[in-house]
Amino acid sequence: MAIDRFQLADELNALRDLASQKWKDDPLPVGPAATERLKREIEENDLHKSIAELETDGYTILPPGKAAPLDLIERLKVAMERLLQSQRTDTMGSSSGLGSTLFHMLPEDPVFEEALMAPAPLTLVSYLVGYRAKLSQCTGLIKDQGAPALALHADHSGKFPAPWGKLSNYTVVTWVLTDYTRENGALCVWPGSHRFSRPVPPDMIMAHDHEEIRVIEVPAGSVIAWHGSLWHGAVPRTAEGKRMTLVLPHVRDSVQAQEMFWASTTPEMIERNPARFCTLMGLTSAGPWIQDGPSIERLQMGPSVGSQFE
Ligand SMILES: O=C(O)CCC(=O)C(=O)O
Repeated sequence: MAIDRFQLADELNALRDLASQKWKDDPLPVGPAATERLKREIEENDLHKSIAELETDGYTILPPGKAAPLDLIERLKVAMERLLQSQRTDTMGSSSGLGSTLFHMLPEDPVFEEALMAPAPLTLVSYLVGYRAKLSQCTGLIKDQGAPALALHADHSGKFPAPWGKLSNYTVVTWVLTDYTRENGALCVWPGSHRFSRPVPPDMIMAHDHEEIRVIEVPAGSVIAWHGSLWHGAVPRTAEGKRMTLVLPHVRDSVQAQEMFWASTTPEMIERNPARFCTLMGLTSAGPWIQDGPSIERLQMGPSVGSQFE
């Protein structure tokens, strides 16, 4: 049976109208206002060092407590444990190096909204992919003893033709929910590789022991963000127990998000969050229409005015 596209359009438009109302009170900054707001947010969240690291190394690590109080880390773990009992987790196959994967967790528990909206990581997202950034995934990775290495890759690979420009079009914010050590199967990165602007060569994807590779050994509660061109992967997990990670990739407004967040956003989620949440859900990007065409009224409201025609 075909999707009822008229109902789909009506429901999406109702959410987009709520988003526009939200933005009327708290407008999306553009041009010099965006620069000023970003400078202020970097200052308020004490992120000057992180911004420098994103430029030089292509990644940065916020220590425990900087992105959010540690009780949020515990609540994220509890929510993920609950989903592990009830959701399908084998879609990627355990040999992929990603471990067991939980996709599209955002609508399952408001605790994921708290992580998404945490001011310090969101400022890093604004710096890397702009104020119109959209959430692309809300994914849980769980790695047990024996989980293999994750091949070195750049997140721009397979999404954008190389050579890549200097800008990040895709950026990951990763919440470390259990201690990262080499034995625990930590993330590993090639600092500065975001400036190579090209994918990892095929003969290097398992070069986890290369002298340039740095294994990111950090305690639970750390939050790591990186540029989409950064070469990274993960070392195998040899220790007992499990590694738990929340991965929040974001894309620029012009890039299609991987998960359809607009389709699982509710009016309650919009109501309880700042205006920017609607943009992260893709509700203020250039909107689709069917036979009813674009609504002039809707175009005149909120940030979608610009994004339709810029
Ligand atoms: O945490 C990991 O194991 C790596 C995840 C990763 O490569 C990614 O999020 O792009």
